[in-house]
Amino acid sequence: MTRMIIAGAQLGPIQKADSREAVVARMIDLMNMAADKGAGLIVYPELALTTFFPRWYMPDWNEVDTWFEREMPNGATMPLFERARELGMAMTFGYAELTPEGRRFNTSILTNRKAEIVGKYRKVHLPGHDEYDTERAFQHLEKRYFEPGDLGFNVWRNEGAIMGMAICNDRRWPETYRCLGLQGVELVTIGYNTPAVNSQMNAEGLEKRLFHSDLSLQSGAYQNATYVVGVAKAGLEDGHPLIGGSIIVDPDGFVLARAETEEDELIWADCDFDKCAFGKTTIFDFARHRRVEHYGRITSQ
Ligand code: ING
Repeated sequence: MTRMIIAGAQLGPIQKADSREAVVARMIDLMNMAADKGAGLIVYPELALTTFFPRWYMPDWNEVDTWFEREMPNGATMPLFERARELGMAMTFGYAELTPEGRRFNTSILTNRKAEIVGKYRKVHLPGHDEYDTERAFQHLEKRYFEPGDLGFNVWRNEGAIMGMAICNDRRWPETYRCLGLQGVELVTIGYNTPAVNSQMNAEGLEKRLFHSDLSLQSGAYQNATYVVGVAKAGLEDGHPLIGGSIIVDPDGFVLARAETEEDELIWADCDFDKCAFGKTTIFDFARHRRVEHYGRITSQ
């Protein structure tokens, strides 16, 4: 029987001028709060170390690369890894990865309770566009600054549970969860930075954005009998609003905890991974019920 208190560490806004060191200090404050709740794992947002820089067009690639990490851990994040090891807490967080070969990914890592990196994921579904778009109120240049992830969707047995990662836009695609579900996933962690307004200026309100975020996370959890933890970077970043709405969802799709603010805020829930078994052996017993001979269109188009 594996039970773990899981914490979601929503981050409030990170301004362009904020240093990584200042952000890491905020992340450690949240980690200390999570330790007080007895958490065994803490989940941080996508691109947790910096502002959501894909909203800015930067013609100078040297400037772009100031938003990327060349190694992990590194000088700025080592205090976070050291605190996690002291507390015996596993973690996931997202960051912009620049590889030694010069490739750029929107990346997330998973550690064990000794702060050793046991898994890495690179965001597959990149929203937005790759050239400056004069029609937009603000840019969303993930397709410019990142390559689609090249590691696929994987799971790791970590601290007694089968864990997988996704990032932000991935949560909107059912393929993400099914690829993990087919590997027996019991916990999917998903950090996100979601603009509160549509850059293409159609009146898509905050309520609709929050509804679609919940819908995506809850359906992924239910349809694959897994816990899902969605954690936002929220609030106003240099005048650009991001939604909050961090939630912890159980394998039946019910929300166990929800953030109420758009600031640094901890949510947590006591997760019993044995609760995944019922769905996986009855309604979502994939081996018994799926008919793959009819699904070819999903992988061929
Ligand atoms: N952000 C957004 C997300 O998928 C988006 C992009 C917003 C797509 C709203 C569709 C609707 O949550 C990132 N970073 O993927």
